[in-house]
Amino acid sequence: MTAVASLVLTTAVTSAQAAGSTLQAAASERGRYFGTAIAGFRLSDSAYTTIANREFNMITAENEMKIDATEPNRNQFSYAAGDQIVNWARSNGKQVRGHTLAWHSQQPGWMQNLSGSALRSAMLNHVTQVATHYRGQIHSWDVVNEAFQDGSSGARRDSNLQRTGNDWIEAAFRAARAADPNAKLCYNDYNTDDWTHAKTQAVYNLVRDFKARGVPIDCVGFQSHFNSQSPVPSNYQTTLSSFAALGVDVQITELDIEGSGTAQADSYRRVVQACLAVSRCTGISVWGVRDSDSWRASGTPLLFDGSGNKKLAYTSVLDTLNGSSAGTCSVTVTRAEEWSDRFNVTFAVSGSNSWRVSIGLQGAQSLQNSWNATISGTSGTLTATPNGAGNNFGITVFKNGTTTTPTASCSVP
Ligand code: 9MR
Repeated sequence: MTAVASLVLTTAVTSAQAAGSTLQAAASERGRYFGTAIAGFRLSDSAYTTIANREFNMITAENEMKIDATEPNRNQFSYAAGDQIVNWARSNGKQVRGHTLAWHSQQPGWMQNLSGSALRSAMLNHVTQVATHYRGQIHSWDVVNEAFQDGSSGARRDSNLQRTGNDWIEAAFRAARAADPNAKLCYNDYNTDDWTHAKTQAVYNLVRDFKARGVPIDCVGFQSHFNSQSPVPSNYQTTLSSFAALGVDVQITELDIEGSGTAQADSYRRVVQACLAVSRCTGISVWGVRDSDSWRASGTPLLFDGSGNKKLAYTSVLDTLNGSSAGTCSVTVTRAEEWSDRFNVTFAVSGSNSWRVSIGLQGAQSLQNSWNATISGTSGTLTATPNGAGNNFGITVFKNGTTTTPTASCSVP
């Protein structure tokens, strides 16, 4: 009897703890990390570091650990900028993805001018030196970045590194393993998300070959930069699971999705669902904190707006990580009556009569009033559930200085 009673208690406690209130907490509940790229020059912006510190537990240096940053002159290594980010991450209890040891792009001038065996040995020396410097501090290294062509050829990308011989990639991985045996070693690329694309298949064949021949590789990074020309493919989960079946971890390494509103939120939800459905998908990193921090700022591709408010995409990601059956209901948000100090928002739920709507109030906004739903919370994230009055409900929000419309996302509990 005692055993039964404590089992019930444990179950209740587990489910009460299951909902994480930040991306990192919610991802941790699912055995995964949630990361972001950090730009060193933004670390003096406290609005930026507050969000980054609260929401993310895996940090990638956006540019500071690239070849031009770490070896600006041949055999003169420069780690200050990379170290600043690693130190910020580790002093805040976060892990670090290393990005990147061998790449055709962002090479310093001296390397661009090398070729043949001189370049091969300079590349291997770079891999060895940088991986040794950061030894023991890196969760995963993007050892080689973007080594395949776009388009239908499935060929390697032509570059000075490629022209040193086809085995340059495996040579880089072997050097990285020797320098830091405990870091996971990843191949990282973009346009490898659609399982039917030649580039995806080419990377898959490389990884299969490496695993067959014992070349040290532990993970594949899918950058996953999406936009209207390159949307989240319908077979994205198939791509992740197919690579994982080769015996490597998969990570979503540079996620951003251009767009806004429910379409963007829906795309983010599908990416998170795909990762959650693949047990070896060990984490997701977005490529920046706020839209204004993005390399594609005009496409507003991230989870926070330029003022640091949580976007609908954020709520969608958080709810999906928290295991809500997102996708079986949806909610339309309409801004209604406006006064100087407050405004009304109405919500129309479709797809289910059993729903839970998470409402993200912005800034210091607070709840004044509500109708046709049960609302819990008065600021920050509110939760609305049916009260028998149907699927259309509303709230009145005190602005308290922020006029932005709250976000909302629907899930079926
Ligand atoms: O976000 C990075 C941007 O600040 C740099 O100017 C750019 C230069 O190549 O690199 C961006 O990051 C890239 C990443 O290192 C590799 N995948 C593509 C990213 C976006 O270009």
